Formats: sequence, C-alpha cells, structure tokens
Amino acid sequence: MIIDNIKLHLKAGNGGDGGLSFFRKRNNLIGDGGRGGKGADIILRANESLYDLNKFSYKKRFVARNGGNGTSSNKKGKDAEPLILDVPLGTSIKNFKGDMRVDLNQPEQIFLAVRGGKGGEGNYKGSEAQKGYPGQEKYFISDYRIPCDVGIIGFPNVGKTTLFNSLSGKQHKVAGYPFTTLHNSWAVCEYKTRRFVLLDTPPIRERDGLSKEEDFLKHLYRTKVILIVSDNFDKCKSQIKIIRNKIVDFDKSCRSKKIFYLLNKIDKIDEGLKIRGFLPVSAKQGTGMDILREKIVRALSDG
Ligand SMILES: Nc1nc2c(ncn2[C@@H]2O[C@H](COP(=O)(O)OP(=O)(O)OP(=O)(O)O)[C@@H](O)[C@H]2O)c(=O)[nH]1
Ligand SMILES: [Mg+2]
Repeated sequence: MIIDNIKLHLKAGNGGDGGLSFFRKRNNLIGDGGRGGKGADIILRANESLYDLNKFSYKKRFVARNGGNGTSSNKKGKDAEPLILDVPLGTSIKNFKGDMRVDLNQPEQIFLAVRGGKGGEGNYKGSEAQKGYPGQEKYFISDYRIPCDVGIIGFPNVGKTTLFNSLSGKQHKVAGYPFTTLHNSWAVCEYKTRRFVLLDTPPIRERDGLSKEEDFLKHLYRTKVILIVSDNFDKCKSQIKIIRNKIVDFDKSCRSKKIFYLLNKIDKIDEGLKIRGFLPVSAKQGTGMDILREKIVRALSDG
C-alpha cells in the first residue's frame, strides 16, 4: 500500500554562537571572537525515482545540524550543510492549516522548507559575543498525487484492470469478483512514439455521495484524460452520471479534463452495438484498443 499523506515536523539548525576570546596587546585585552556559522536549512526536493512517502512513515521529525561556533583570531564558525529530504515527484507541500505552499511537480524542484538560524556575532572589535539565532521550526503536510496522464475509473468488476493490462502490457491481478484492486497502480504505456502514464484505481462505490474509501480519487488530480468504464449495456448512462458527479464533487478540476466513456465486454454481446457517446471495447480480447490509444494520444497532445 502506498502512503501518500504524511505530516512532517522540520527543525532547521541553530546558528553557531559568536566566539568569545581575547588576545593581549600592550597590556590591553582585545576581543577576537569570530562570528558563528549559519545553521542548516532543510530543503525538500522532488525525486523522480520515488513513488510514495513510505520512508516517512516511521521518521517524521527531522532536525538539521547547527552552525559551528566562532573561534579566536576572528575565525568564523562553519556553516552547516543543508539537509535535503527527497520526496516523490508530484508531492504538494501544505502548511498545517492545509494551505498549499508548493507543488513539487518538476524533477529536482526544491522548496526551502525551514531556514537555518544566522550565526551570532563574535566579540571581535569590541562587540559583544552573541548567541546563534534559532533555526525555524515548522510542521508541513506532504501530499503525494501520482504524476499520471490517464486515469481509469469505474464501478467494481467492470474490467478496469483488464483494460489497464491491455493498454500497458502489464499482468496485474484480474478476477471475476468485485474489489480485486485495492490500491492505485500505474504503468508507462507507449503508442506510436508517444508515452503516457496510466493509472488503475480501486472501484468506485455504487451508491451516491463520496465515502472515505474513495480518497484514492485524489490521484486523478494530475491526469489530463479520464476513462470511465462501464460493462452494463442497459444502465451505462446512469452509471457514468453517478461517477462523473463523484469525481467532480471530489475535485472540481475534473470538469475541465477530457473524459472518454467506455462500454467494455462487448464480446459478450453483439459487437456492432452502438450507444451514443460510448466507445465500445473488449479489454479482454483487445477490441477497440488501438482506437482508444489513438484518442488518448490525441487528447494528450491537444492538452
Ligand atoms: N467477457 C469479458 N470479460 C471481461 C472483459 N474485461 C474484463 N472481463 C472480466 O471481468 C472480470 C473483472 O475484471 P477486472 O479487470 O478484474 O475488473 P475490475 O474493474 O478491475 O475489478 P475491481 O478491481 O474489483 O473493481 C474478470 O473476470 C475479467 O476477466 C471483457 O472485455 N470481456
Ligand atoms: Mg481492478
């Protein structure tokens, strides 16, 4: 199971203390303590080779190193190296109230989460030796949404995973009972030199209104194309209405995405069946797959 939401507690390093030291010059004591070094910042960085926040499930609090203290002969303390925490590409960072601070959606994109404290002044040239300044301490919510282009959704057992396997060449578990798929999974698909990332999802509940189990819908956030699958030749129109309402209720941005409606399992009936607005396919037998790929690739290039 992927962990996609974690609270992080970050504490940047404190600045080093200013040095307190003296040398004697003709019976006078003269201060020569150097300034303290800067405390370490904590930086969050988008990493393309991570796919979940699981590594933060045990350790959520990070404390960066303090700057070095200033020393005699006006020597500055060492600045502490920043602490870089890699998060998966596609992680949004929010403050504790839930307000978005940054969406890390570009590879290697960084966010300076907490700033290290400045070093204190040393007693060089008669100033007073100061303590280092404290580093910032903050809480963040990191919320990962899979960076995928195309999402497959639908009621239980309609053939979503079979479609996913057919388009991607994967062999994920398919079975003739509902709730076979319990977690999101994704794969890279290729068609005529175009690549797209496809997302398979757990089933949508058949009742109206959103339930906690449907939180997986947040992973549609980055998609540009959604495939709504039905296998019910009589009720496909009412089914997609429920599903459309749910995804738009969950995330208003779904309104502007390109949605294709698929009628799956047409091998079971007359393959010439036409229902207005639906693309007839048989994910199991591969019928309609190239037409679908063509539509997906065109919609992605238009977007
Ligand atoms: N005849 C026929 N059966 C299909 C087709 N696509 C899928 N099935 C069958 O439908 C059943 C469910 O397929 P899945 O791909 O597991 O369906 P799903 O929507 O992912 O199911 P959940 O993950 O439980 O929601 C399996 O028995 C598949 O073999 C199709 O095009 N034709
Ligand atoms: Mg499935």
